[in-house]
Amino acid sequence: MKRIGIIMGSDSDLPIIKKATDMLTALEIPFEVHIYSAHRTPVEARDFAVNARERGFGALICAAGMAAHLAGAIAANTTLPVIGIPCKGGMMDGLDALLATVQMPTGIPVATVAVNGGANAALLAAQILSVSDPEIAAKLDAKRAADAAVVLAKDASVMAKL
Ligand code: RP5
Repeated sequence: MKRIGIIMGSDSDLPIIKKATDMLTALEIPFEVHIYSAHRTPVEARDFAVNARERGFGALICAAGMAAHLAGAIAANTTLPVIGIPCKGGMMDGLDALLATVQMPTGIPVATVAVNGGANAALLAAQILSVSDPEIAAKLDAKRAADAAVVLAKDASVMAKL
């Protein structure tokens, strides 16, 4: 099975990454986590991206806040799918990171999830792998059905109460 590569710009992004790793663990999808910064460790970040496909990764998740260039810098050095998670904080409380992550130039896409959207980043990465992995596709279908059942149980409960 392909692995998911996860990179955060700083250990202060760890709570957001935990949402992604929890989801991948629940789906039993292997992952590898690193702290590489587009600004503080540009050489290591680039090396990881350049070698990621050969090392067996199927998609990469990058979390960063403020001047959030990490996902774009990684995407510049690989043609693997790159998913960006803008992290809350900074002067604009995440809006700065959202725009820095999503507004990529033509030719270098980054699939950007919501601010602090760690769980959705993991699900999107899993959906990418599911294109060629029926086992992951079945797990995602089962999760969707379970999530819907939870909502419908709440629906029944709210109707009974009101
Ligand atoms: C970004 O700057 C990191 O991804 C983090 O979200 C933010 C602040 O980093 P620290 O100053 O907390 O290390 O590069």
